[in-house]
Amino acid sequence: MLSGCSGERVEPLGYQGKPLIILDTDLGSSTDDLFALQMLYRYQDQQRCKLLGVVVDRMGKNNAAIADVMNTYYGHPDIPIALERAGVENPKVWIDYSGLPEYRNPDGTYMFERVVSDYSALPDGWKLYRQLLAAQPDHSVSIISLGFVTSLAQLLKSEGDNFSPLNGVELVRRKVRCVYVMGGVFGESVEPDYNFNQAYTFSRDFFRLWPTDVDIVFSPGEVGDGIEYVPEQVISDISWTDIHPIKQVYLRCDCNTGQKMWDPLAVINAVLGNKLFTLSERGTVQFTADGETLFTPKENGNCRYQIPGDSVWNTSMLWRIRKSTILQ
Ligand SMILES: [Ca+2]
Repeated sequence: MLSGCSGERVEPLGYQGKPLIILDTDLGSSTDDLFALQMLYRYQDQQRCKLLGVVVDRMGKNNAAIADVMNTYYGHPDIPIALERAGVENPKVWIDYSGLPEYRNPDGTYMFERVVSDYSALPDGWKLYRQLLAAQPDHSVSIISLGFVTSLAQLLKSEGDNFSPLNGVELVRRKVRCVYVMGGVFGESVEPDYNFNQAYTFSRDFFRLWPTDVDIVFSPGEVGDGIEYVPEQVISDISWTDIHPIKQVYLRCDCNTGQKMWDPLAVINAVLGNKLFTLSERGTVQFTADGETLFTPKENGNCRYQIPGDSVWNTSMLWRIRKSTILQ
């Protein structure tokens, strides 16, 4: 790990000052993943990051097709997509928008274009990770994990292949600068985290194998709990069109489920940096047998977590999310 003259770790920023991002998302259940993805396209259009690929970690071709709809709608049809074939069986669904790729216009035609002709030919998530990571400069890639760590666990357990002779752990150690993870429970709260516990055995592997010299920044649920983008506001913010994937989800599904804007906080942190956040001190995190995330302070530990903000901070974060929605 690089060190600055102050002894503080220096965080190399991707390539040519731009974060290189791989998004790992459980599209198809909660709508905050859609907003997170939308923000990444906007940030890429603003030259603030480069989205290398989208790993859909919720199994099912329909969920990969949602990524295809999003890529195509936002003008980035060439961003590679991977799907999960050995992940969590039948995870809980909060808002079922898996039908999004099949939404139709009144005349019966498909509302949203897609470019992938054969979803069964898409790579497994862990394989796309290997392909993308192998091709990047050392210590340059930021991973954003917004769903289950199933593909990440499989990546860590992978052996050398035609993309790289390095095994998964060494490939991560060589290429990744940080993983931003929506998940974990810290502070006063004791209820186990949803994302990690739905994928319990994978989470156990992830925490066991992730290299201790590659940073993890957690965005625990309590940080996003105060950021609510109510459905009426979402629909109003997209008053400029009806042909919009997020608006259509909000028009066709009941999104009044307690949905908060958890996932975008990991995206904002990964792209815009730590300055907008209050982070914990450094430490290590142990994933307990009960599925809890146990933080232990340690001077050179690789783990930090976001600390909830006040109402002013919550409003400023919501506005960042809304801006990406209002933008035509
Ligand atoms: Ca998610």
